[in-house]
Amino acid sequence: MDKYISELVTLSNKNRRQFLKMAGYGTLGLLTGGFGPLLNQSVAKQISDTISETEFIPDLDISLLSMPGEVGIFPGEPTQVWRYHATVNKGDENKVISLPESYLGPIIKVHKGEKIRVRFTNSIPEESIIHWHGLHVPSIMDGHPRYVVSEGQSYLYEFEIKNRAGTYWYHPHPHGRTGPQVYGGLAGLFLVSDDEEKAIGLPEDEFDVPLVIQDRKFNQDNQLVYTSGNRMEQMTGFLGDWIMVNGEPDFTLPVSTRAYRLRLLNGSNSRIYKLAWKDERPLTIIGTDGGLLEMPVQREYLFLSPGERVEIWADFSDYSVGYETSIESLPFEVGGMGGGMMGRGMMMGGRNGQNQNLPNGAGFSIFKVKIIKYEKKYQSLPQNLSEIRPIPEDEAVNFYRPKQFYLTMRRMQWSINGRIFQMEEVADQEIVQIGTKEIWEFNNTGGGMMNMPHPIHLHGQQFRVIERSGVMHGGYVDEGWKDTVLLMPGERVKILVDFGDYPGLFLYHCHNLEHEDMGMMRNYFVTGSNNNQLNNST
Ligand SMILES: [Cu+2]
Repeated sequence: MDKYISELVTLSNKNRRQFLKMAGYGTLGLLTGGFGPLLNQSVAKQISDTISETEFIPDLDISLLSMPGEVGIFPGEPTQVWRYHATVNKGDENKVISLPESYLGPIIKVHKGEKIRVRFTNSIPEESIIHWHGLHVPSIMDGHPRYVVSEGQSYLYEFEIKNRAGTYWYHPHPHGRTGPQVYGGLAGLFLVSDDEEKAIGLPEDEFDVPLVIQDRKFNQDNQLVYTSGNRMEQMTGFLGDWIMVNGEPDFTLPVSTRAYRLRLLNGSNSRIYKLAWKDERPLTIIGTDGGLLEMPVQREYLFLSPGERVEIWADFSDYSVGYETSIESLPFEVGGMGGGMMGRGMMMGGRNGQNQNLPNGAGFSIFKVKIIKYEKKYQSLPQNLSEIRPIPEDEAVNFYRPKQFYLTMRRMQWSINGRIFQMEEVADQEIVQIGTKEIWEFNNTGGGMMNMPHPIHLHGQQFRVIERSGVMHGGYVDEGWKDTVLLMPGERVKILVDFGDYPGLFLYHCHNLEHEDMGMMRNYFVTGSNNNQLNNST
């Protein structure tokens, strides 16, 4: 532990320099009186002129603001939201796609190997920081909650894209407030391409469709309602009764008779979807959290838990114009008080009616797909999608003794091994030697009087799921590289992680955002140094 403390101090000093570098920048933000929706290029230019240049030469340099705004979701009153707004300071403007009709943040598109600078300015009236979900970045760039900046202040991100092509995303990560901030609208996609992906020729442009699935609850004035007031509601997590796709209710995807690449992100706070086609054809899955699989796999249905992504090959070439189908969420059991009625309508926190209409595990349609146009183009599904580097399990330093992480509840508090989040606390078991591989086993078998699913997310690293045991619900896509893995009650999952390079403090936590906010989150610390990688971030 002593070694951990001294290394953390060293890293903190390094991070203080990061903070100092940002201080002038933040002050400018305050001088301009905070940024409204009218932030324009000239203000962005002033900001960029104020930042002392470093040797980091970005391919893409953007200013990203979190700020209050409003969008028209339903007829009548616009809905007050929080949203990300981007301006491109340098680089290809087509790489940042704003979605003016949606509360979702701009889609940021980058290619592997590119260097990215993001000048984040927080203009919502509480502390925030951005986490790049799924990206392999240095500790200081990962959006740890100890780096939160208050309203009017800024944080500078500079990193190189090391990830494989895939569907990643970004969202706030302040401790205790991630749930409400994501719910308010702060989330966006971060799509990485690479040469390997380009070479296989998947559907592109309008045939490559990102679909962010979220649930929301609105009052009669079209305003978002976020209730997680009492402990019981927090224990369950927030559940809305409107299913939104890309920020729209009742979403319909118009398509032609051809193949599509559908990239699905579950951006919900706590809702799990059991995805299936309404017309009962199997789902053809080509990618998961960390990009393309080696080859396509098929499932009758699949679970997509908060934070997870899945990419689907959808070929409509056999269908006729006018045909309509949909992606459904099938009903399922999620556990609950005494082990298991929630999916059938007995729910937690029912007194205030929060989950009354649509409990986790209820069945409903997520979005419709309507064939509106005939097109002759036939594109066949590539059978070799990508190469996935094998990691022999016996290379793990703890191959014979996987680290055990129990997902537990005590006194109305979700925890991991009985511990809850402390800003810089690391237990002995949470220290990892840089350059090693480890097996971690998560165990969701001991909930006691309350059982719930927990999607476990690891920051900093993509991992492999090497074993799943217990109840075996089916419908998992454990193939490929993952950063979030769902454990239903009664299940155990072993993951293999390569802590190859970046040292420092990273998080692992439940991605049920209400669980995360109540402290079902812990640090792990990668000890040792790797000079190459350290230099990368400065
Ligand atoms: Cu959880």
